[in-house]
Amino acid sequence: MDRIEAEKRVEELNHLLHQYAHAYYTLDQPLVSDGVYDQYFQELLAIETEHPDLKYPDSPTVRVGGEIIEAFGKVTHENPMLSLANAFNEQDLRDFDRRVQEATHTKVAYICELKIDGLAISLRYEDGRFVQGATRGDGTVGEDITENLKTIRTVPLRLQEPVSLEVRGEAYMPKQSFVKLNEARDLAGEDPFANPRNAAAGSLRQLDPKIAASRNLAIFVYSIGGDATEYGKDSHSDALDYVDELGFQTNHARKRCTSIEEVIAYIEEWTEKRSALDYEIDGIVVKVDAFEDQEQLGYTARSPRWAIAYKFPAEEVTTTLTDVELSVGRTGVVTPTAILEPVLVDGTTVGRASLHNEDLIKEKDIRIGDTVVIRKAGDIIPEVVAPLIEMRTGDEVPFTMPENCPECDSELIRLEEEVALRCVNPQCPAQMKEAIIHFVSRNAMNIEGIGERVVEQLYRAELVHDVADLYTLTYEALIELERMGEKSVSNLLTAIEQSKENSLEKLLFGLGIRHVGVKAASILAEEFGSLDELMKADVEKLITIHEIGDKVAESVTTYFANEDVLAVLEKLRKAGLNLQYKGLTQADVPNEGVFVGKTIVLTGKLYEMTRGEAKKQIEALGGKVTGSVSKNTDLVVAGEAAGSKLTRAEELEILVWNEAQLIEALGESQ
Ligand code: 1X8
Repeated sequence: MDRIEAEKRVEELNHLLHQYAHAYYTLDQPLVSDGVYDQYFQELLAIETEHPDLKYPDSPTVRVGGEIIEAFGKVTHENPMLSLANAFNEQDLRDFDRRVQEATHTKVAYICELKIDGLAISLRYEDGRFVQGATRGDGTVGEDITENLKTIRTVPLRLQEPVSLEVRGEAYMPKQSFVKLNEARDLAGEDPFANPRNAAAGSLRQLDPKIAASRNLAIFVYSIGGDATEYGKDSHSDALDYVDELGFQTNHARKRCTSIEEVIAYIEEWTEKRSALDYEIDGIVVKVDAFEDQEQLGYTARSPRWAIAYKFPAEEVTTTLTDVELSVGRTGVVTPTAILEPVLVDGTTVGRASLHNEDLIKEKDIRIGDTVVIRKAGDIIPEVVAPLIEMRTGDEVPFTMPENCPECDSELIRLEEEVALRCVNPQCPAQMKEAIIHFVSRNAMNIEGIGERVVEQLYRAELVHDVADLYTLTYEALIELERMGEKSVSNLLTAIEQSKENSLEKLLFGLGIRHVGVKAASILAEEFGSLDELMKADVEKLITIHEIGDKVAESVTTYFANEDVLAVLEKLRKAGLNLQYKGLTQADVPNEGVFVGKTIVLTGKLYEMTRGEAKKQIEALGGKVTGSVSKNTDLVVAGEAAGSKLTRAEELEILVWNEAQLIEALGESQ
């Protein structure tokens, strides 16, 4: 085939394959058989191989995934990708309706849509061709994942009209694909994804587009980015019909409702039907339909006033409790965990659930073999709600706590006024391992590269018995461990070395002294300035310190009176650890700077810096960073996926910034 013929044929094949793919994937109405499609596809691939310059960036062959990229670029959204205010019950919806009616003075129509539990995505087209796709990121700046998005069949590479526009939608993984993917990962010895949303996010974050291509992702488009009236549309429903016509997949379960009663009925209908869908939804989005009404309502700093997201309550499901496992924590507390027949709860596969303590098991009469109701508490950790007594066969076995430690066999003690059983053997291996895991954790010594698995290996190889032994590890010893390569060993040794320079409060917290959390550790470090000074302090001295009570004071003095503790501290000192407080003392706090006298709460995920770094910078500018939102809070900085703290801030009408605003303020003050 000569060059001219090839060009013409490539043009034809591109056109045909785009039409066939749209008909097949988006309209679900195939125009030709799979065989014919595949034949044309192979023909196009062959010509593109022979004439690489004829491979269009939007060729249907890009669906198989292009070259591996080095890193994702940043994309600044032309219009910020906002989040939605939440409604959790009928009253919240009625309040929303009242606000809408008051602002518009009309009886508005709403569009109700399913809230897809995936990843918010922006897709940009120029003259009908897909040019760029990005994640939401913090709403202002996202990541350029164009090459991965091209592999999603329901992302059209060419539109039915040569328009330039941006659309927004939700990328997701169908439940069936999620189950299959996890089965395959299990066979390959890889960790399963916890839920379809994580699987979709993980797939789109791959630098190799071939991986994304293999993951069977899909997308529902739910709006035009920017001003949709530019396309001659005057309502959200018209805009959705238009993006449908252009070739995008929209979700057709949407419904126009002319009263809040109708909205509530729609929500009830989908609360019932949602488990039958092939994708996860976590709520219902309610939007004012007419753009004119939307404009009247406007926006808050974070979200449109013309829309609200109703969130489904935590799902409860039943499964079988097959066993109770006991684990020994850092402080020796023995905690029972229910082992379950794995089930999907709120989109996450759950195989274990907390039973809290023995009293609770007795109170609820939970037995091994029971059919139990489980749900996610606070939407994260699953818990057993109750057994279904009527499902009992008589073969269920009541559970009793052992009298001895499941790890070291020493006798368990029930301390006065405590429900927990404790192993008080200081040599108990479980406690030692947990103590090391705590010591290296982020808020403590922050040594990256040591997790549960590595600690287990180090312990088995008898390389560590206490936290000080971490500083005696050598390259030669570590390289012998399974799954430890040269690179990970050298990274680990560097991380250990660097941790020696940490300021005292990190060490104090890391030692795991009872009742000494991050906050108490900071106060003590700042007050005494060095470990030696702190060790000299008695209870009387300690309780004079603001915010240090009897419990902490007792615990600290008891801790430093222990011979074994002193031996470990001596080892740490010999290893060359810094034992001084390096942070700002009150005298060092500048009295100039934007944050002087302000109380600030950081929540959600930040992209440009860690929360720890943000805290340091804010403190350097005179601000105080606290952990919980109250009426004394001046400012909340909300990163991505900010949760209850943000909701609380909104309730209390506290100023909320996004990460970009924080960075700007930090930058201006330097
Ligand atoms: C997020 C979502 C929206 C819709 C569906 N699923 C979502 N996850 C929808 O509008 N149908 S809108 C939205 C947002 O604006 N943050």
